[in-house]
Amino acid sequence: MIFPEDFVWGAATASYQIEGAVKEDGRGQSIWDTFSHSPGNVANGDTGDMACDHYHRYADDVELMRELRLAAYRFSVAWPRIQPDGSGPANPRGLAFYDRLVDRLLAAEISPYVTLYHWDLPQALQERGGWTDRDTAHRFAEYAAAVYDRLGDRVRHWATLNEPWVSAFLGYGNGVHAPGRRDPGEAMRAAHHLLLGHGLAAARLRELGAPHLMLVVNSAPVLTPAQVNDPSATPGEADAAATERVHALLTGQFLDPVIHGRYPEQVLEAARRNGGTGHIHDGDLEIIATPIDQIGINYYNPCVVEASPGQPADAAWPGSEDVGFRGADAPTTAMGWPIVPDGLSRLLVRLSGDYPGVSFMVTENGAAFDDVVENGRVHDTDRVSYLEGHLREAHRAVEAGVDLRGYLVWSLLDNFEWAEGYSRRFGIVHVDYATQVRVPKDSALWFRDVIVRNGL
Ligand code: PNW
Repeated sequence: MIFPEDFVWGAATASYQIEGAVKEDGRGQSIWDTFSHSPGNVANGDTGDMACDHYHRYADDVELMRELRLAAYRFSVAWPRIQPDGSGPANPRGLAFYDRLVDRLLAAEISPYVTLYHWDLPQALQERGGWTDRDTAHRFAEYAAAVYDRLGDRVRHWATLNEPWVSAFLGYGNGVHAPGRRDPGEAMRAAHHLLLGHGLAAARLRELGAPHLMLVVNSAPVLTPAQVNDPSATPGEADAAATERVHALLTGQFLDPVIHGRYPEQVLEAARRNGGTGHIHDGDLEIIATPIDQIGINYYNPCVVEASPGQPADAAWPGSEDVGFRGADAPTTAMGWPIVPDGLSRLLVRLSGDYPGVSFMVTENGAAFDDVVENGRVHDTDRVSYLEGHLREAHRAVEAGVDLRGYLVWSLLDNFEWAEGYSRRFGIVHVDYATQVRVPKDSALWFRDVIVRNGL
């Protein structure tokens, strides 16, 4: 199973999950500092204060990537390192860190893929409403331009937002993520302002000459329980409508505006029921639809739903009235997430049909398992089989004609897994947090061989 010649192999991380050094070189506070330091929000009271100490160990980490033969490394820039209070002049010491990182990557012949926003909003902006405030979209575009100004001579691949659905609906809807708000109307507004921020930033970066722009979304095929194991199972009308509605809320809400310049009807209906549509101004959709080159897909598991009359909307899913969210009949990872590899090919085939004219990249895929270190090795056969199963499906999507340009594993390192803290390990490299020693797991060595062979 060989992939196209220029297929890009790599790994991904995010600033707050790995960097640590939260008070260094003028970094301001982010909503994740505030959230993780408030008791009850993160498992075991974990915070990103130290994380993988990548801020100090980045050179060794790049060396590790080189040894694993990665061709691409996707990382995010911490906005509060660049603008400690979310606006105004850029902090040169914050920019200098990413400057050093990019130079190291290029020296190791690894292409940097920069994500501008992976959830660490400056706390000062949250004080003014965060993503519920329209002004945050403009601040984001200003910040994006400052980062581009420093790195744009060397970085070709630019992603605006990581998973705006999670920012809006876990951050402002069910409160599981920072800033921990629980209000469906706020979540709908946040989603629109994230999109507006994406569009304003994309237009700015394009003006400044960015060659390759992408938006990264978390997406999943939305299946009925019967469809999980039998792709040919045809749902009844009510179940089919439930799956299409949830697909619109999860994926159409973001990709329809960005690619087609319009919201799905189900999303407008959800907004009307949760505070109205007054935050969607004339002209916004034109900005949001600024052309991009690529859609990044983060895929972990399918979303399994069925019609369930009388069911109130889930807090993370305004507009999901009368829908029942179900577990899938499949083995699960340590996150409790079902393992359904062919969900990836089903998803890619659907999205490439719905959104023609852009290419695709798997910007995250991976799994948490309860790894154990034995004699300095981690025999994570469960992760190897997870990754192998999903790569087969990525290959199937390519064969089916999807313009898929690459695959990035989540994650390079075990790291701060948001509300789960350090209790969930997604890395292909094990991190001992007490000593910061890195040990490549068997999955890392296996992945290196996949890269060298350009396939399975
Ligand atoms: C993604 N959900 O997060 C993120 O991009 C990563 O930072 C994260 O570590 C990784 O996946 C694993 O969780 C998600 O509840 C977190 O639907 C939660 C959800 C989806 C994605």
